[in-house]
Amino acid sequence: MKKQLRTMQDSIATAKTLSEALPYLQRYSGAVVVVKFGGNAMGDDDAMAEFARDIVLMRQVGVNPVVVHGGGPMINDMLNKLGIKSEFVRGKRVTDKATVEVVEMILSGLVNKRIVQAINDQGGRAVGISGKDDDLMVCVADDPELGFVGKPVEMNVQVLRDLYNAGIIPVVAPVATGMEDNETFNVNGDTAAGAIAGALQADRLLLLTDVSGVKNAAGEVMTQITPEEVRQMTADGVIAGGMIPKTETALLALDQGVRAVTILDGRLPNACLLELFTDHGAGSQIRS
Ligand code: X2W
Repeated sequence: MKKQLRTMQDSIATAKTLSEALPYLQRYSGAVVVVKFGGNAMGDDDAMAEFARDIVLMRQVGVNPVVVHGGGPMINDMLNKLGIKSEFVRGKRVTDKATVEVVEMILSGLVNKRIVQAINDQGGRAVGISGKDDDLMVCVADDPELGFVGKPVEMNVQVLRDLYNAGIIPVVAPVATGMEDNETFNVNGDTAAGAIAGALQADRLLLLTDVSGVKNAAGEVMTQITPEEVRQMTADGVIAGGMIPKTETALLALDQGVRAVTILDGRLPNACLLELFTDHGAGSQIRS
């Protein structure tokens, strides 16, 4: 009897949650949401399955999710196994010819297909591509010091629209073509996600990482921040280190017409749903 009562109460809570989500479901119906899934947010198979479930649910309720992933820790593992040394300058991996081959192998092969498989296992229809497919993202060298690290200069996002208009969830590896024949560039995952969100004029860009958001000088996570505040906090050194590429990406994406960017902890259960479909939201939202 007790068990039955609890089950009933659980069901009532579930129904209430769904009912409360209605205004959000209506608001995001037809919206384009670019989700950057960072390597640090990926975790084990269960966490991957949960992420995939959120993405499939978004698609089911009429959102057009576009997943752009990272995979830095997985690249590190393979470089270590192969005895190739790797270093980061200003948050980006110095990438020589041997390294870029490993980057493409791991991102376009291992990580991309793992995410595609996880989404398909949840009943979605995911197709994995990289920035090379249909010349989605064409790059030039970001900085001579970094080698084959790409800065996107030309975006051809029609392939993404074609995929989501056909009910497919695109999953994009941040590897790109150059302007010269046979060039391959390693693109920072946040940079790629921002460029894609900007070119799509996405409604939302969610940057899933392993920190809870942007912190103020007192160390508290700020739930809402304006671009002006981000600039000031960066000048004051409050925003520093690995957060800089994320906030820079956010400002660039907003400039290009993305409505809002959220930096959040992808390891939180149902992080994407929490942000999009509840009053509470998650992480730090940057918008004008
Ligand atoms: C990144 C690409 C992967 C990435 C790298 O080589 O690690 C550059 O740094 P996370 O998991 O999002 O950090 N590229 C140029 O961005 O992965």
